[in-house]
Amino acid sequence: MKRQSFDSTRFSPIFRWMLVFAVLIVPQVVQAQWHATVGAQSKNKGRQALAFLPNEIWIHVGDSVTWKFDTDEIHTVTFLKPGQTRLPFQVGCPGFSSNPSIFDGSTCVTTGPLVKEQTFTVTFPVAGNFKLVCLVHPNMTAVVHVLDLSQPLPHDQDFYDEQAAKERHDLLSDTDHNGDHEGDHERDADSDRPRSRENQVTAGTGEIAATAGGSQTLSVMRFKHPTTVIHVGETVEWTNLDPVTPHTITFGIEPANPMPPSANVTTDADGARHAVINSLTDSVHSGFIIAAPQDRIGLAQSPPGVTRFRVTFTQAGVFPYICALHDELGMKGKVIVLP
Ligand SMILES: [Cu+2]
Repeated sequence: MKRQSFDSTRFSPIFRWMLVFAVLIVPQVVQAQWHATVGAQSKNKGRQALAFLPNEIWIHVGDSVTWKFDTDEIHTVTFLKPGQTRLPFQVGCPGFSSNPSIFDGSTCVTTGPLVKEQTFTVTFPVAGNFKLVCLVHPNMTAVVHVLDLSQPLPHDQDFYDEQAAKERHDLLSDTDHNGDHEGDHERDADSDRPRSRENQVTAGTGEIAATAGGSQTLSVMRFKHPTTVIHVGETVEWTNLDPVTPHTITFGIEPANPMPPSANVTTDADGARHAVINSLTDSVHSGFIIAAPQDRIGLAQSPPGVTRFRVTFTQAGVFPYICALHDELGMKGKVIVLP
């Protein structure tokens, strides 16, 4: 910059002080504030995009990103240290960070589980490529590329807003699996799965999508065919077709810890869980019905997932049930047992 013509003697002392302040303030002004969204959902909350939108962003050292949560389903914004082991979202990383936070890779940063309208801001003082995860949903990842000030940024906020809207639309309108109950389409005809029998209930479907920034998942938080009609002595079978999201089938009292099955649940020879309901007041809880996690080279493989739950009904009546994790999103059903 040419400054030879600058003659400070012509300026009043006050103006000189103003210049000093300007020099102090300018570096703050160029530290940009970026925006992204956490999650998306359909109007009836049944379709949940488990995704950072967008899930790849390039910023400069010193910039901040504010994530706005947009769903009734809970998520976290979490930056773990390189190689750090994930902990349950209730534990944090461990603990929870104040808002706003600073992440430089040396100390983990995480929110607690947050929902619609809540926000969280992170400032990045150090260059690097930082993975962003949600502690609630293992297949929900993103990356923040923090570049030195000498590097140009490839995109502006408008680009990321468009990217977020496109990814949101692609996830929420995905119909490869027909698991929702928004009431309009029957797609069994173009599904390669056999058509459900009367006593079989799909307990959630889902699909993982990938971008260069990480993975995003559509989870349909609904019991397909939520009303099942059977006769006394018959068995209903629930199957979770979601690749990552657990669900439960819960009759009666909801347990404090939804992960394990209730004591009256046994395991069938094929690994499916099974219970018998003998009365309208019986409480039965499947525990998490979930696909096995993806394996990784160098780690012990996981056992097959417990993806099925069966209940045999020995008495006539109407038996309402919920998914203990997603009933507030509307994941409920009932079994009508005819004599
Ligand atoms: Cu569920």
